[in-house]
Amino acid sequence: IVQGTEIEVNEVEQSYIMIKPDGVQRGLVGEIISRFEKKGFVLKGLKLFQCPKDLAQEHYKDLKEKPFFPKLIDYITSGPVVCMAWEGDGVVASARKLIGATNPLQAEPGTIRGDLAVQTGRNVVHGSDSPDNGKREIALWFKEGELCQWESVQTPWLIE
Ligand code: IDP
Ligand code: MG
Repeated sequence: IVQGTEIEVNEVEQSYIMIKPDGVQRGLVGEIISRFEKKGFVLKGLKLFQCPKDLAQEHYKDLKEKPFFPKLIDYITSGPVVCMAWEGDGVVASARKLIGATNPLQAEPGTIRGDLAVQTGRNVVHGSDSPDNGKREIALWFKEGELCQWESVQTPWLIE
C-alpha cells in the first residue's frame, strides 16, 4: 500500500503469463489457464494474439546475444499466443513455481512444463521473472483499455 497525502493506492502485484504457440496448437489453453484460476489468482487481461517480430525481439531483448535467439523469435511468432495479466500477492514467484523449470525435463511433475512439455525450445508458457518485469511486460503486450479492473468474489475466501 502506497500512502500519499491525499490518495491511498493499493498496487497488487501482477505477472505477464503467455501461452506460447505450441500451447495453443496443442490445445492446452484451457488446461493452462485453469491452473492459475484454481490457484486463486485474478485474471485482469486476456487475448489471443499473433505476435509481430519486433515485439518478440523487444520482449526477449535480454537474450539477443544467445545463439538460440533467432529460433526463439521464429517460435514465438510462429502462431497465435495467449497473452494474460494475472494479479495477486506474490503472483510472480508463485507463477514461476506453477510453470516449472525452463527445461521441461528438469521441471517437477505437477508443474505446467513438468506435466505438459519435453523440450526447452517448446516449453509452452512464459511467466515474468520479477514484479518489475511483470509491469514492463504487461505494458508491452497490452494496450490501454485492454485490462479490466474488477474484484473477484473469491478474494475474501482466499485471503484472510
Ligand atoms: P524462462 O522462460 O524459464 O524464464 P529464459 O532463460 O528467460 O527462461 O528463456 C526464455 C525462453 O527462451 C525459454 O522459455 C525458452 O523458450 C527459450 N530458451 C531458453 N534457453 C534456450 C535454449 O537453450 N534453447 C532453446 N530455447 C531456449
Ligand atoms: Mg525468462
